[in-house]
Amino acid sequence: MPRYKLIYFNARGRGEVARMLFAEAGVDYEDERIERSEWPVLKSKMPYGQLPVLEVDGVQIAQSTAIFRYLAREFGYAGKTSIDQALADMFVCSCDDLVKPLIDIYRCKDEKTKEEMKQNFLDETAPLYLSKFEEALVLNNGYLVGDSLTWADLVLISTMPWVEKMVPPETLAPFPKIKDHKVRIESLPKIASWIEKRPKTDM
Ligand SMILES: N[C@@H](CCC(=O)N[C@@H](CS)C(=O)NCC(=O)O)C(=O)O
Repeated sequence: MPRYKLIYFNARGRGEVARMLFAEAGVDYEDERIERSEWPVLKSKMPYGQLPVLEVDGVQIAQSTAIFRYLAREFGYAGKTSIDQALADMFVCSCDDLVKPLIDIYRCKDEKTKEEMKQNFLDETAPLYLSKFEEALVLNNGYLVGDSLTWADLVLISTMPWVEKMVPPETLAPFPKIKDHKVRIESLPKIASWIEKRPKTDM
C-alpha cells in the first residue's frame, strides 16, 4: 500500500470526499491540515498553488476531482463497469454545475443581479439537477449509480449542505430521496465513525 498524505486546510471543503474515501476503504493516510499562517510559504511548493494536494509516495496530485477519482479507482468506488464509471463522473460534474452558480451568487456585488441569479437558481438550476439526482436514487435503490456506493454519492452528500444554504425547504420537498440518501450514506458505519471523530469545522 502506498504512503498517502492529504494536504488541505482545516476544513471539510474540497478535501472531505477524499477523507471519506479513506475512511470507507479503511486505508491509513496522513490528514495534514494547514493553518492559514503556514499557507504563504507552502503555496509555492504546491503544483497549482492551491489545495487539496494528495501525495502518493511523494508524488503530488492536485485538483480535488482528480484526487477523488484516483482514490475512488484505487479503493473500488469508481463504479463497477465503464458505463457506471461514466455515470459516476456525470453526477460528479453535475454536482459541480450545481455549486458553481452558488459561488457566483455569493461573490456577486450588485444586489439586483444577485437577486436575479438567486431566482434563476431556484427556478431552473436547482430543480433540473435535483430531479436528475432524485430520479437516479429511485432507479438505483438509494445509490446514484449501480447497486453500491460510488464516489458520486460522497460528492453529492458534500454538495447538498451548500445547496441547502440557498434553497428553501419547499424547493427541496419534491426530492425526499436526496434527503434520505445523505442520512443513509452518513450512517454507513465507517463514514459515521469518521464523522464522529473528525475535527469539527464550520465548512
Ligand atoms: N480546482 C481546484 C480549486 C482548488 C481551490 O480553489 N483551493 C482553494 C481552497 S478550497 C485554495 O487553495 N485557496 C488558497 C489559494 O488559492 O491561495 C480543486 O478543485 O482542487
